[in-house]
Amino acid sequence: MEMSFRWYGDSDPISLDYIRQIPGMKGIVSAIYDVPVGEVWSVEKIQALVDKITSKGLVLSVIESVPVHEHIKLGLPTRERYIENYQQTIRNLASCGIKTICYNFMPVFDWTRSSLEHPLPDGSTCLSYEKAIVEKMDPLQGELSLPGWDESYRTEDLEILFDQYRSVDEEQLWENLTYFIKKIIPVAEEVDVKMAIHPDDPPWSIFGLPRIITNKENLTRFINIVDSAHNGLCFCTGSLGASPTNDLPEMIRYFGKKQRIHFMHARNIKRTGDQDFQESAHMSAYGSIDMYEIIKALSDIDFAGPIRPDHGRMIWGETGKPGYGLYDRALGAVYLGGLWEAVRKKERCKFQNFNIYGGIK
Ligand code: DNO
Repeated sequence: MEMSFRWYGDSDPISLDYIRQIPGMKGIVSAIYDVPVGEVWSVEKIQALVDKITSKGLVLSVIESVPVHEHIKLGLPTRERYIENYQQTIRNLASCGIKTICYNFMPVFDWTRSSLEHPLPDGSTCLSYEKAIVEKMDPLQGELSLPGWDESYRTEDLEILFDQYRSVDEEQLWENLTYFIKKIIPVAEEVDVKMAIHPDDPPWSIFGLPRIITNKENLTRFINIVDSAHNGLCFCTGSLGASPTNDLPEMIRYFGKKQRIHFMHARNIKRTGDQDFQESAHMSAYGSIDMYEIIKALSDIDFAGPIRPDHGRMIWGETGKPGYGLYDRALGAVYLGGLWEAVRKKERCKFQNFNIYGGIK
């Protein structure tokens, strides 16, 4: 497993100089942020990003994300141009040495929370989701300018989008996703880039919009759209873990054995009710997800890909991009690295015992 950290480019208050000082840190997860959604990312821009990261002794290991234009998700005739652009961006990224691309297929909104500064008893703050609050929010009343999103819409644009999505139910969204995947995976295969879809966050429908990348059954349906190792997953423990019915270690073993986990997001959340949760410190004791079991499952599949600590709390008075401060994510990275070292050494011990005594002790 390769430890990595998300970096939002030059405008990120956390510098690469700081990130490289986190013990065990190897990779950077980033993107080009100044190209409009749907347009081609030029080789020049990508290469400049690669060079900047390499000059700090780090590696640009994952692109998160190349956003998918809404016309593709809606299945509009104009999708053809955006799909061609997407294919070209994949080729351009590959030509600069990028091996993994993360993306999502959530209509309109990416990750959604009801609070970005939920106070915790220890004085820190976290992102939280309360069903009752979200159900009362009306995206069309301009109440949804959550700064956590990678993209924000004007109310007029939202009205048009909501109108267009009226005819897109889950099955239609599957059809639109299938069309897109069948067009991009052959290109990914050709240039040897692994595509990693991010699960829907939270993994259920919000504001009446369909969401389909939510559980084992749907992830299985997804990987079978094109049965190729290049058509894989970004396994996000926090997103999938918001549903108590998702057995995360079992899912990691299942999809990992099929060589479909290309990227890991390790985030802990504490489920506080039916479709209510708070994001917690990464350590198992603080959330509903047993991080030891996650790392153990990753060890069982010999996971060699990139992993990043996902969303951190705001601690020690830090302010910044919600979920993406330095301190708590750095603690998370070191904790995950510690679990990995312990699990791997234990495995090696077993293996040595096997060799020495002719059987597992
Ligand atoms: C949230 C992130 C997501 C993720 C996209 C991937 O913090 O995990 O915004 O980057 O969904 O496309």
